[in-house]
Amino acid sequence: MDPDAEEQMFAAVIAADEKIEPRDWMPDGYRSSLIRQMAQHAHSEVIGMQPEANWILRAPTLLRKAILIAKVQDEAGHGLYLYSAAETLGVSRDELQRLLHSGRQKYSSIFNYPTLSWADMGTIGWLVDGAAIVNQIVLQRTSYGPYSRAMVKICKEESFHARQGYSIMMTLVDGSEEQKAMAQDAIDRWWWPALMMFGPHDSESSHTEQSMAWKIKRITNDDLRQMFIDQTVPQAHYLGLTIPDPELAFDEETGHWNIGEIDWEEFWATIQGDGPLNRERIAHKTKAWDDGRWVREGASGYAAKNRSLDKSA
Ligand code: BYC
Repeated sequence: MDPDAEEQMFAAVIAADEKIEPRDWMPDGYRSSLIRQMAQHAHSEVIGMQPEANWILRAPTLLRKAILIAKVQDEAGHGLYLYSAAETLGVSRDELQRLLHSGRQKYSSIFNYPTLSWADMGTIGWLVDGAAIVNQIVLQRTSYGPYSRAMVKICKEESFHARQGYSIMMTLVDGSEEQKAMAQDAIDRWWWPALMMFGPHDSESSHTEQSMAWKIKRITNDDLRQMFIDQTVPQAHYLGLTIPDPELAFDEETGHWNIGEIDWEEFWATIQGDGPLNRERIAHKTKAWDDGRWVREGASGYAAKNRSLDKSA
């Protein structure tokens, strides 16, 4: 097919709301933008295991421990689907690890905050997975087939994650004064970072306009953030918790909750590597990658041996 026809075919598939598949022609910018976003998404799932793994050995009951282990394992699985989906764009998983470890690719800002109490397991499930679901439900309609299909399974698991988080919060707010205070302290620390997960204001977002045109993103950062706020404020009120924002107010005319200004300096510092735990997160991830080298080498050696046995049979 001549280049003009290929470009027209791509534009027609996007306009018709159909999916671009790995072997289809796509603009270089579309490919690189997808690799960037999908890699960042995969890295977030994997780095996101660290703050929660911190509490597995200290879970208050055996049941809570089993649930938390299952959740953390799910996050590893999400990372694997997303790395596999990114590989369909012609980049290797090893290369993506190198880009993450060297700071050339990002992961979600939220995972640079410490998990200081058991209530943080509740707020991560409720707010962090809750924010991720709002973003990811929409990504099920993203224009790249493998990314969109990975999102379907991920969203199902994230719903369970959000519920287990809310269940922890319900238990805490029904408990002693200390437990209620622990729940309030957790929302005080996690509310604003959760809102930052949706990225900068649309006016400051370098990728939104093009990503919306290519239907990689379907809803803008600010609109997704507003959806999350509107769904979450009533949930906080139901728990009897106070959202740490004196400017929070319901606007009768628009039907939306208005918030105060996000601390954008904190956001930019965190995504540029200067958040509370950026260095620790990457050091831990790099060590796990280095420690696992013998497993990867063993597995690929075994696969190579089987391939040569197949050929000689
Ligand atoms: N953190 O132009 P913009 C989970 C960067 S994990 C860090 O708006 P875009 C879970 C952005 O990359 C699921 N960086 O970008 C796991 C860009 O920098 P570069 C997490 C951020 O891509 C374990 C620059 O800022 N979800 O659920 O159009 C336990 C300008 O931004 C952030 C995803 O990863 C941030 N928050 O939109 C529990 C969702 N925000 O790349 C739960 C997938 C912005 O030019 N990603 N940046 O150097 C997305 O939907 C989009 O990439 C974003 C940003 C909405 C995040």
